[in-house]
Amino acid sequence: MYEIIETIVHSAGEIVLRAKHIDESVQEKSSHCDLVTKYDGMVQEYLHRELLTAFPEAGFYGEEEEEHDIAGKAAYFIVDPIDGTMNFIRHARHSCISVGLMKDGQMEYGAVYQPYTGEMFTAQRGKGAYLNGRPLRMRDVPLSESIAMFGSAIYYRDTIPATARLMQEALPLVLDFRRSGSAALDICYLAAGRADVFFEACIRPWDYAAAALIAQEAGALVSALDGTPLRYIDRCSVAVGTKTNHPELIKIVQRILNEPDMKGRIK
Ligand code: LIP
Repeated sequence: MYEIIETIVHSAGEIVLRAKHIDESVQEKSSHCDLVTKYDGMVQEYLHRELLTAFPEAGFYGEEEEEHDIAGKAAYFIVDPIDGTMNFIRHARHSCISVGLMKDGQMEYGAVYQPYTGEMFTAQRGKGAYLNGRPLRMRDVPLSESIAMFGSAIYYRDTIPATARLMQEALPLVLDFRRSGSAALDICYLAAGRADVFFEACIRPWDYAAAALIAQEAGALVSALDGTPLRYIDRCSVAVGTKTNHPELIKIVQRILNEPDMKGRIK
């Protein structure tokens, strides 16, 4: 079953690699920084057709869909056809296709494919995480030995003060920051040992569902920024880290959230 999903995700990557005149098909979604291209739609249509042909009982919860077909479904795909759309538009060659499978209320499988590098991150619940078939295992480090990746949650302007406060508190404590523009790849980079902690104040389930399982299977702790479990049916803040640096990050967030003008600033 999972090899079929991986093959479909890999084939969808060809649409990204063959894309031409990308900037001629850019449209605004919720704001001037929340953009979509015809290729986001083409990849999603391809994934919807191929995944539901292979697994007709499953539902589909995709970023570019108006309504989501998951009501009453024991299993459904959570799909970001192109995570890192702004990077895709700017030819930064740092975007991915993210497909997660939710089954009986828990993430069962995740595949995140970076077509420009040919890197396929995968995980099945309880069976470990892999990069192109090579097992992944995170090392446990404190914040003081951590490269921190983060997302700006720029679609949700009301979260900007909290992101800025979290950066102000965390930057002196970590080795350095990285901001790539793709939450799914950021979280997979933790699984691959390229970074050690990730946070974003508000993103959507398709940005993190597959990658969060991959990181967990590589040994990460995963939660919302207030330490509660990730929510997969609506937008949520995300904290991913090691057994040592994840609780350190959550403590910083709890301190910030007690500040008068920070209430409700993190979803
Ligand atoms: C992106 C995320 C990124 C976030 C951006 C955007 P998209 O996903 O992966 O971490 O900061 O605002 O949500 O929209 O490119 O699929």
